[in-house]
Amino acid sequence: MTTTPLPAPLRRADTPPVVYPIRQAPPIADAAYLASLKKVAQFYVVTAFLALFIGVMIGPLQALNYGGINLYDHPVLKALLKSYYQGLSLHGVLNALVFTQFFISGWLLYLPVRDLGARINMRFAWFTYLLMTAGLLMAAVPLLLNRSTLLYTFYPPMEGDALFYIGAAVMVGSSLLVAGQVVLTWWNWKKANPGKVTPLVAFMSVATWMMWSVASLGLILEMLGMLIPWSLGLYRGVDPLLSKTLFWWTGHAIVYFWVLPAYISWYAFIPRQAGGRTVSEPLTRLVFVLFLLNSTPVGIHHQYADPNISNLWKTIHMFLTFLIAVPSLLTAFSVTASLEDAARARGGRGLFGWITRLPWGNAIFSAQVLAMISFILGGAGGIVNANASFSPVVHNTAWIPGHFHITVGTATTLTFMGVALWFIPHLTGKRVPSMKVASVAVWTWFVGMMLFALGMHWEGLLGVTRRAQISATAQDIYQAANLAVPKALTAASGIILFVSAVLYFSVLFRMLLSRRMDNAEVTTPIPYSEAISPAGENLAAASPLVRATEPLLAYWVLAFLLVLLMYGPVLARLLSNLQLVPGWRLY
Ligand code: HAS
Ligand code: CU1
Repeated sequence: MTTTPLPAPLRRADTPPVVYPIRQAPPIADAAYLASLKKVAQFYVVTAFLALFIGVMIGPLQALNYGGINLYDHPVLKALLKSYYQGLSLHGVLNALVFTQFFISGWLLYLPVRDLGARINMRFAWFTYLLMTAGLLMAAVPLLLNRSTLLYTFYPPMEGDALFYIGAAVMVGSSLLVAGQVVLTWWNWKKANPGKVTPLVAFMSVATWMMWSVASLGLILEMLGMLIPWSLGLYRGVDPLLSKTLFWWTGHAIVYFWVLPAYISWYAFIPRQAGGRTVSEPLTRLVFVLFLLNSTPVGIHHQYADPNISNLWKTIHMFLTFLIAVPSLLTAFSVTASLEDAARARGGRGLFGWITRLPWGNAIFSAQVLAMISFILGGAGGIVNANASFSPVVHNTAWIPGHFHITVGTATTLTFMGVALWFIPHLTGKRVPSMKVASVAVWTWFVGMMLFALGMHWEGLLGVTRRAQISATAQDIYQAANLAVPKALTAASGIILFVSAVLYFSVLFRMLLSRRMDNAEVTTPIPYSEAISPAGENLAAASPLVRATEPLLAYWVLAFLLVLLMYGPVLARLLSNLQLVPGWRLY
């Protein structure tokens, strides 16, 4: 343990510095190995941001569409994108599927390996990166050629080229290889360190990968069992409902695959970056075990309107959905407490006055805390969606994209944007060229997304459907006077977000193209936070909660069983009543 004072910009001149000891990652002596580990993580993260860059540039077109402004049919744009639907497909796939998966693969490979001080097989790590990139390129070709304009959910019977499905399956499969490498690394560490408590960051990372392996099975079954053979002409048709059910097995839990890596930063690093401490390691471990167990068996909350799934199963999945909000609520209280701890250490006073003492001008901090604030509303909206009696009001309306832009579009994406501002310097030794510009970028992202969400939730409540080129139709319902304000808000948000993205990516690209300046191990170490209530290192002496949460393998098996129990009967009924229909190409 070493102690370092808080960095000067984080401290106000009139407050006495409070110094917390910080944990450091176990040293790695082999410089070549460490460099290669950093490089592979960097490749993942940079690929992620390249995807996000293209995806985000298409976003304003969608926002303008919901503002009643049709740019898609402009001749210049027509040359690039064949239709609104091709633009929307690229936007959804690149942002929600590619950006997230690549970023998380780099982030959650690097962090647990460093946390455990482990040595992994770098050839395998590079192979996995290359395989994932090959999958991405395979899927990208038909997408760009307008041969798989299927939106990011690719529901059959809409049909795309086999290459799209194969590429997507290779991409998802490679993420499971990262999962396998991390879980195995942890297991080897366990064997070499009997009786030790898994360090917190490694614990959270392993639990997240285990959760994703249970969650992704639905999609793998859908791809290998249905979509790929069907698109290759081996089946005479496809069952849309069975396919959709397998999709949502993965499709709900994927949202926790997107948000848990952000939670890892909120629990383990943000307290330090704010100048405070994580509240409780045992509680944090409980939160991740709850996510491992219950993220997946809830997917039918996307299918309340679908036939041939009984009300009993819809109701069971609804209650399990309410239950899965609990670990997020625990997170909300516990992360807020760690922020309060930080603010009081910086001299904050009063019931709410402490909030002003947080380092709002620091883009790394503000990006992530603004992401959290957006998630309070995004999470509340999720609980509305999950309620079977509210669902008919919001399902398939503009409300839903409103919801997911303040969850994955802000809670996840803005967190990753903030994290990148220390993580990329940590990996490369480069410096952020302008924290001021980065700060303006993250604040405008927050404002833009909040306005977008307001406009879209509002339009949804007025009956505007999602995934519709409403700007190209003269239908009265989309021209109604009461839509004027939400449409204006949505259009304005598109422009604000465009400005934000230009600012953010200008900082990011300038940083990546700059020269290496620092020995990052010294200048930008992993910002581990001290805990008010630590888990300890010795398992026998640890609290009952720490001992109860340590056997992650057992929870992993339990999570598989729970999914089989909650999906088995539903899938059996669909399988016994297969309805094969031919594919369609609507584009
Ligand atoms: Fe959702 C649809 C239900 C969370 C993403 N969701 C979607 C879709 C996406 C998505 C992409 O039940 C669209 C899919 C499609 O294309 O059809 N969602 C929920 C529920 C939660 C939830 C119950 N969603 C997420 C997350 C996402 C995400 C996370 C991405 C990352 N969602 C639904 C349902 C649908 C749905 C239905 C289907 C709708 C339909 O009809 O089609 C819960 O997990 C939410 C729990 C969260 C909370 C908030 C906790 C707050 C925290 C921040 C604390 C703040 C702090 C800051 C500390 C209870 C942790 C303090 C600041 C200071 C300054 C002091
Ligand atoms: Cu969901």
